[in-house]
Amino acid sequence: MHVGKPNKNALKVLIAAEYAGVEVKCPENFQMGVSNKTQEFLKMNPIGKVPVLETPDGVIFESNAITRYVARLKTDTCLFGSSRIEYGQIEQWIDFASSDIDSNLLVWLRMRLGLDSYISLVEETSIADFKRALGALNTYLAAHTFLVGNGVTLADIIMTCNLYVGFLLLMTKAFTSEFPHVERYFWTMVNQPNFSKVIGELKQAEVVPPVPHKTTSHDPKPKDEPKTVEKKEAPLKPDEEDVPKTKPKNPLDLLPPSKMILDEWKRLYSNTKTNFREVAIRACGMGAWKGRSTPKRRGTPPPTRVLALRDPSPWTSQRRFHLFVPRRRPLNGFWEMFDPDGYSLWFCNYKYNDENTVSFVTMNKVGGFLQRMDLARKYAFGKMLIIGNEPPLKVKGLWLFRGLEIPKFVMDECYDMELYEWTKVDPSDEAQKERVNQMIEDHEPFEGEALLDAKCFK
Ligand SMILES: N[C@@H](CCC(=O)N[C@@H](CS)C(=O)NCC(=O)O)C(=O)O
Repeated sequence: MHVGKPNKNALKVLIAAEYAGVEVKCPENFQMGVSNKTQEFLKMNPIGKVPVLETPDGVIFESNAITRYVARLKTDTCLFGSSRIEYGQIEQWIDFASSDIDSNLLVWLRMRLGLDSYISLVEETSIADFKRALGALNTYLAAHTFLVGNGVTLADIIMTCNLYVGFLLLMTKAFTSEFPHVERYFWTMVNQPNFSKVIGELKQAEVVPPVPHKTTSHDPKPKDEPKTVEKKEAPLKPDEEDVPKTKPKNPLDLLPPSKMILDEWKRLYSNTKTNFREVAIRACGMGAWKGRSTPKRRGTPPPTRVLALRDPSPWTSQRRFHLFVPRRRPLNGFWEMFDPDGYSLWFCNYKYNDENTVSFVTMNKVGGFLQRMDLARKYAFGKMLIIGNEPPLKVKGLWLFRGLEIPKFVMDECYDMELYEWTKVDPSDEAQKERVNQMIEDHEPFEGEALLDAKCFK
């Protein structure tokens, strides 16, 4: 069998070979990425993937097909079941293991290993689909030891090998404990002598690999890069000349001027590292600076679990330590800057908090939302809090928008908006004002609960 380091696809074959009592030899000098790209290899499998089995009668690729072939080498095997319905059910579970378990798990894994670009929404969807499949499997296994009948079949070999990569690299105990019957099944299978001979000792993943850092193309241009020859523009055809070349103005740019300069507030927010409430929120004039000599950090130090899950996006957690650097004192704080005729403040509340069961997924979801709000950077400021110590986590936020309504283009173009309930803040209500203050300063506890993370859009 042509394969490099035995992966889960090769393990299936080797386990089936143990049950069939046949020996499968793997070349020692196989080099993934080299050996499978040679003309000789491509003649055996035109897509250049492993494993490929060479038999005295011909070649087979696709690991499930190879596993079936190897299992059939023993005539009196139970691996295929013992009745027509069992044959059918074994095929059913093999398909389920490929289409619902393996495919979702691989999307998640490949992104975490940096083999595919990391897209939080894709990850979320694959985890949700994977959990749906595990839930179904868990329900079935509550009343069954094996997938079909009373002993190991080909379905168990393929299902276990597909789960294997998840248990090894991604699925921590915290994740799998939601599916106790799958756990019991998996450990029962890998401890079967014919499995353990091939797999050896297995240790379950203790952490999910962190999101890989995005690769950026900051490479300097080669020095001897040929100069680009300036192309002469072809004269425009008359109808092209008629087309206006300036982008249509955003309707928010046509609003009457506001006394609030959004960038000034964003600068003040960014520059305020200490005494946040006194300086950025409430201060009015120089007097507000008097009487406090010990600088306080904004919010409380971040929980270590947040630091461990570093988010490479530009919307990195705001909850980090800052050095205290004395700065020029601002004349106004948020409420003095805020112009209720030119801007509106909104609370948002995630509608599906019961789905926020995995902290890093929740944080990525919020990070993705802020990324998608990029289109509103000129017109908005936002704070998003991820609240709670234990799942389900709550996601609540505060947004400042230009204009008295949430801008239409934001509602139309950022689909996250409809995942939240939006309530306009009444700035004449002291309780609501206090809530705004607490959200701006990452006040902890927030509404009686710890903050897992706070992200800012500015
Ligand atoms: N459906 C195939 C998948 C085979 C496959 O994706 N193999 C990977 C290694 S696990 C591979 O050879 N990748 C090399 C490539 O994509 O060029 C099977 O089950 O055999």
